[in-house]
Parts: sequence; structure tokens; C-alpha cells
Amino acid sequence: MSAKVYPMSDAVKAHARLNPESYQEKYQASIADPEAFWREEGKRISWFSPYSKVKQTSFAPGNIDIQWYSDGTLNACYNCVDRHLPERADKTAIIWEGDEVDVQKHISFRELHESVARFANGLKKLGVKKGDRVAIYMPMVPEAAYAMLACARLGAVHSVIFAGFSPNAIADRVNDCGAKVVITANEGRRGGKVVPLKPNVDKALSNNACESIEHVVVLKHTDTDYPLEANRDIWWHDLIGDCDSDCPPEVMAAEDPLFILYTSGSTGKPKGVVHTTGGYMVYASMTHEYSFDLQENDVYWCAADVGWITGHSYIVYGPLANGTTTLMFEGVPTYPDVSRIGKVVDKHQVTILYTAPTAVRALMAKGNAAAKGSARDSLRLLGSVGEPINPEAWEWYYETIGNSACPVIDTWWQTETGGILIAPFPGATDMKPGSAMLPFFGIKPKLVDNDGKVLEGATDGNLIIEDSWPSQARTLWGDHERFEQTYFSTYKNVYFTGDGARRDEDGHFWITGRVDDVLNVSGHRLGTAEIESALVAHKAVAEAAVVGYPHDLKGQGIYVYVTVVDGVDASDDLLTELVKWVRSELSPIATPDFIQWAPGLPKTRSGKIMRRILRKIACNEHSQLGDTSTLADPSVVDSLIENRLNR
Ligand code: 6R9
Repeated sequence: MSAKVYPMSDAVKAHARLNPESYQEKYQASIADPEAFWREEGKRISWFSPYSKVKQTSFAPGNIDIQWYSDGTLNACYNCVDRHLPERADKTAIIWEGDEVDVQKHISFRELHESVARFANGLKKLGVKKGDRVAIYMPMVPEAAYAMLACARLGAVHSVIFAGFSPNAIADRVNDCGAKVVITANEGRRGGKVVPLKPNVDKALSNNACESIEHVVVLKHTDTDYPLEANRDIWWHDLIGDCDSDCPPEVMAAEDPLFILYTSGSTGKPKGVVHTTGGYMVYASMTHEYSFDLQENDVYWCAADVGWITGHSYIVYGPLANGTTTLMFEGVPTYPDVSRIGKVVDKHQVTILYTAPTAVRALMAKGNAAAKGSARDSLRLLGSVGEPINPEAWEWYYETIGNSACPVIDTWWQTETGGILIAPFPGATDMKPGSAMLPFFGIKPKLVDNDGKVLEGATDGNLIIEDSWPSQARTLWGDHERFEQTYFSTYKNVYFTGDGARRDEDGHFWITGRVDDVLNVSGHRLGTAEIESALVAHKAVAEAAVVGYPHDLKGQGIYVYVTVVDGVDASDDLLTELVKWVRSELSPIATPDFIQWAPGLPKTRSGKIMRRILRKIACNEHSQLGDTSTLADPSVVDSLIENRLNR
């Protein structure tokens, strides 16, 4: 399939900070002399004492050592809050949109400072100090951001645990990092449902399962009362009752950890990805500014959850470091109905909307209902993150949500990268639906074959990054060896992303998905994402997931799970049609061997399809599914097993 090219609109080009030449110039400069480039860019952050060192990084086997700005001192909270007080005290820092339609709050930078500093003083009373770990298990409310920033203010290392995780997952994470305090809420709200958070924390801590925990701080977000355990639990409002807002930010070294964020790997045990302070702040702030072509009066909405890296870098740290008005949304795009996103955009006059392909497809499945009741003409720019966006969804997002007037910035990055590494640049690049396009400044992506040989020109390959960048993860908490093993041992002296990618004739990158999701069918390499993309392009298909299974003749066969659009009959005729469709859309090599109708797909709570489970079912190994506790809805698995086709 040859790619359709969408030019950046003249409106974007007219004010964008980059054009094709200036992008090239700046990129070349960043590669030619990273030391000089990042020495200059580091100044976007306020330092208590300046750095003289800039880049001290080694990817050498046995000596993975990543340090940036190591002799500078700063405080991340100061950068997100205090430094804006002279110019932006009355500017809205956070717009909070509640789960219910008519619930919202506006918090100015002055109010943000007050709330964060008071809460930091509260944590201090509980004995939290520099270097301590604090777990945050909160709904999407402003207090979640206050909690993160308060930790940063004290130099405590936060570890946000997504509010959809189960008690076991909480306990694992708390124990791995030895957290002293858990900050939670009695309940959260999501899509009209109440989510019990405090009871989950109680379960996680029961039977002394988390010995490091000394205190639990509970925000009263709904009216429900839960019993507090004496000497352990305290209400948020009681904790801050007698605290004032005088709380000097702790002086932190650039390489002091800012947070730990757990992410899943190929093995069962979650990895505690560690990000430090200086380089992370420089890179989060810079990418947020350039990738979204930030303007002072933007109302910026990243619809992710603070439980994920996207929420860390692009709801809290990046935007607030840049003095941006950032919108936090408690709910889901489909509640009360699919018109919600558009209505929130209109209500708050959102100019930048950053969300995930899975959300786009959920809206797209309902036809044009998502666009009803809103004009969305305040929007200037759209962003996408989290998985490859299939061209069909891209085009729908562009045309229907963005009124064909806003560029779609498809940002490729990872928990481990801390910030965006590959994306189109407003003003500087055109857009190709499905392509993340070009590297950010200072990023050297390369494609290698399975032996690590660097491949040139238009080709497929494994995506590696040749050199360090400031917001790169420094280690895995307590397990530097696993850090090296996971990211620096498949290919020596480079960072291995775990993703596959294609570079086209124009040098643009197309992420094909995790390398373990790439199939080899009769010696032909096929991205599961490519096949899924072809399927989703069919009007009857709402969502599709493709996995491989061992096939006697072809090496791997193609097993497809399809969710049809509401109201469509999952008939035998449609099945035949879809097989034909994939053959013609993609290639006869990609002919599905099995297509199973899936009323629902097993997804993590962040919306990622858990292919591991689908693979097991496709391989007829459903008795060994492993851990399914992190699924949003574990019940979909049973029905998939019951109706499996490869028996
Ligand atoms: C930010 C985030 C990382 C993995 C990554 C890749 C996939 C993320 C993508 C994308 C294609 C994009 N991914 N963004 N694939 N295009 N724009 O999602 O971090 O949760 O750690 O996931 O997600 O496979 O390796 P994380």
C-alpha cells in the first residue's frame, strides 16, 4: 500500500516554530554536537545551581551508566509551580473535568502552589523525606497531580499505580520499591461507576503483606465513608488541616530519582523503570513544546491517565514545566456517550487533544455520533500515542474529530524513553497516516537485523537508538542487571526498544509493533499491526487483533480476532469477505487462517490488547494463560476460549 500524504495545513505552517529547513538544521546540530546542543537546551529548566557537565553516558556492556547534567541541582516541583508565580499566578494550571458532565474545576498556578505546598507539609509530618518512596493510587483528580508534585517538592520518589490495578498488583509494586506511604482516595469515578480504591489498598496491605507501609493518606473524593485503621490511615483533609503553604522545595541533584513507574515486560514481574530529575525535566518540557507546537494560550488536553508514563510526562511534568493549562479528565471518552470528547473540547475550548488509537477506534465504531453536538473548532492539533494508529483510524480522527483542519501528531515513545522520540513536527514535516515520521532532536534511531547489523535505506528492521538522550530511564529499581539484560544485551552498545519499524524511501519511520508481535509466515515478515490495520479498514470491523500460532507448513499461521461494529451480523458471508479483503488490502501472504468473532478483546486497563493471552488461545494452550489480573475485564477470556477455532 502506498501511503497517502497529508500536508501540514497553511494555518499550522504560518505560526509553527519549525519549518523543514530549520528542523533539519537543528536536528543535525543535535547529532553533530550533543554536548553543545543539550548544554543550551538545559537552560529551559530553572536550576538552583548550574550544571557544568552535560552528557556522561555509557552503553558499554557491563557498564551501563547514564547521567545528564549531573552536577546541576534543581527541583521538579519548583519548575512546574513556583517559577510560574511571577508571570502566571492567575493563569489556570489545571482544568479538571469530572466523570459527570457538569462537574469541573479550574486551578490557577497560585492555587496549585498553595495546595501542593500544604500537602507536602502534610507528608513531612508523616515523616516523608528525600529519597523515601511513596505510592500513589488515585483517581484522575487534581489531588493526584498535587501528590506527585508534593513528593517531588520533598525529594521523595513517587510511584504511581494505575487506579485500575488490583490489590495484588498494588502489593507487588509497593514491596518492590519499599514505599513508606500510600496516597489514595476512598473512591474514584469512571464512566458512571464508582471504583473502590481504599478497599483495594486495605486488601493489598492486609496480613502485613506490605511491611514498609507506615501510613495511608485517603482523599475523600466521594461521600462514602470507609473505616480508617488507627495509627496508619489519615484523611487528606485532616492531614493538611493545620499545614501552611510555606514549604521550601528540596535541593535535588540532577540524577536523584524523580519517580519509579512500573511497566510490564515479556516476563511476569513488572519492571520498576527509574527516571531521574534533571534530564527528564529538560526533555519532557522540550518535547511537549516542539511536538505540539505549544502556544502560551493553549488549552491542552492529554486524555491519558496519570498511572501511565504519558500522564507523567504529558499531563503533569511537561505541560506544567511549560506553564501550560493542562486538562485532567476523570472519565472515559464513551460516557455518558461517545459525544463526550467533543463536548469537553467545546466546553473548555481545548486547542490540543492528545489521546490513544484505542480511544479513537472506540469512537469510530459508533459512526459519526462522536461528532454530534460539538463543533470542535477550537482544536488546532491532535496527538496520538500508545500503539500504531491504523490509517483508517488516523483518517477518521483527522476528518471527524479534527474537522480536517488539525495535524495528527503520531508520537512514538515508551515508559523507558521518558518522552517522545519519533513524531511528525508541526510545520516541518508532512503527515502519512500510520507513520511516526522523524526523530526528535538528539535521537538517533537505527534499524538492525537480528544479528545487530545496521540496515540502510528503505527497509524493515529492529528499532534501536544509538545514543542516549536526557530522559532515558537510568535503571530498573533495585535491578541494574535486569536493566542491562532487557535493553542492552540483544544488541551491544545500543538501546533496544523491543519494537520493529520500517523506514520508507523518504526516511520516515513506521512502527510495526513489538518485535514479538511480528509474524514470519512462509518466510515473509508481517507485522500483526499491518494485518490489523487492513482489517480495521473494513467498515464492518470495529477492532481486530492478530497473533501467530505454529503452523506445520508456513512456520507461523495467522489467527485473527475480530470485533464487529455495533449492529453488524457476524455471518459466514462476512467471514469470507474479510479473508478476501485482507488478501486484497495487504497481500495474499497475509490471508488469515482463522478468524474468530470476539465480542470483546482482553485489554489492560490502559487499553493495550494483551496479545500474550490471545496467542495462548490461538495456540490451543489456554490452560496456561498466566496472570490475567491486570485485565480490564477478565470475563472476555472465557468466551474466547469457549469459541476458539484451532482445536
Ligand atoms: C508512551 C507509551 C510503549 C510501547 C512501544 C510501542 C507502543 C507507543 C506508539 C507505539 C506505534 C506509536 N507505542 N506509541 N507504537 N506508534 N505512536 O505508550 O509507553 O506504555 O511504555 O508503551 O507502545 O510498541 O514500545 P508504554
